[in-house]
Amino acid sequence: MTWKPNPKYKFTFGLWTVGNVGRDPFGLPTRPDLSPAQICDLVGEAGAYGVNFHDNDLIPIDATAAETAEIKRDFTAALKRNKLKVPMATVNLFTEAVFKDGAFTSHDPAVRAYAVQKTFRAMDLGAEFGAKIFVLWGGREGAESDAHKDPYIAIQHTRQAFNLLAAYNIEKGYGYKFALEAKPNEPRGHIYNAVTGSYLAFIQTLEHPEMFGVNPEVAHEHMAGLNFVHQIAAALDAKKLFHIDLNDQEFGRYDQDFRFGSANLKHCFHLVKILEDYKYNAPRSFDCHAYRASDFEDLKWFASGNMRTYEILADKAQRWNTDKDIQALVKKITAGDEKIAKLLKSSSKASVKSIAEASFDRHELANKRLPYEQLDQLTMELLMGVR
Ligand code: GLO
Ligand code: NI
Ligand code: NI
Ligand code: NI
Repeated sequence: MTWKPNPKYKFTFGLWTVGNVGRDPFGLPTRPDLSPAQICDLVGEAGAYGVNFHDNDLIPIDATAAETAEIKRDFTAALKRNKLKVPMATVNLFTEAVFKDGAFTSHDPAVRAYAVQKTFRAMDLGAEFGAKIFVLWGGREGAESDAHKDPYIAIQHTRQAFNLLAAYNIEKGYGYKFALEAKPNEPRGHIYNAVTGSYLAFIQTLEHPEMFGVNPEVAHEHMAGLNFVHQIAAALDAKKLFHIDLNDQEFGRYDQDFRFGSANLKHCFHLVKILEDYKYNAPRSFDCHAYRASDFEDLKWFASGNMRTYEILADKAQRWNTDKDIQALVKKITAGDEKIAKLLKSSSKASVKSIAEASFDRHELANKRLPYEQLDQLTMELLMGVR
């Protein structure tokens, strides 16, 4: 495939995404293991901007010092020959048995401290490769039954851990921005901070709120039946969209992590549109994996496919913004009395008074045409490629 993505989009892949071997709770791997260097060659060939990793995607948890040095050497060489960056690093706080009942929210203070220490070391590792974004996904931070753990205390434990990570970030001068990733469930029956909005509120209670933002994932919000684009609007408005996990997902299912745009093309279109309209500038990271039946050759389609779909939808978004018929409709639909709009923008005494005393004819206001069938059909026709 000769097509190459535009570097301005900063497309990245986690080592665990392209490297996924097709294991699931019911089945064994269907693809051979790829080394970090082989993954770099694959996504580098596809034209990606960079790769991300959990500490143990790169360095196995029991690696010796000599093994660690060798892996780092090979990985550094692979990054270089593929001109790949490492914009984001993260920590695995879910695989090991020690985290069976949570990491930052374990009952055991020693487990909580071990989780914080493991994250410190993952931050060291990410910093070695230039990462400036650190994602925190609390996969095991939850419970199957609220008899097991007090969720109020779990919130406090989470806060303690995040405050320690911020202090370490300052002490080491790493300059990381932490991006918090919400998920409603899986692998736990219930996961705390189930949706992006929960984290947006929680951040304000931390010692260093400026250091924390969010890393929303399409699949996670769709599992909860939520509109992902609205979550993104909230994160953008709060200036907290530090990173994003792009993929796709049927609503209400387990975390399917499909190739971007493969399930809900229309939602993905509106997602790309909001990111581009509001000039999102952090990496566009694909947190998904190829179908379990796919082989190595097909993985290349998976890698390019994510990026191609994003770019095609970015082009459609651009066309939508310049399509004369669509824009004429948008103009009519959004038009209104400018003086009243101005009043609403201010909460001054004068505004409050004018609004309190104004007279409105609700019947006349209700008469305004909203040709939404027409606008949506034009949007669909643009998406289907006939406009
Ligand atoms: C799992 C999550 C996971 C995180 C990753 C980064 O559902 O999406 O892949 O994104 O651990 O921290
Ligand atoms: Ni996920
Ligand atoms: Ni997912
Ligand atoms: Ni994710």
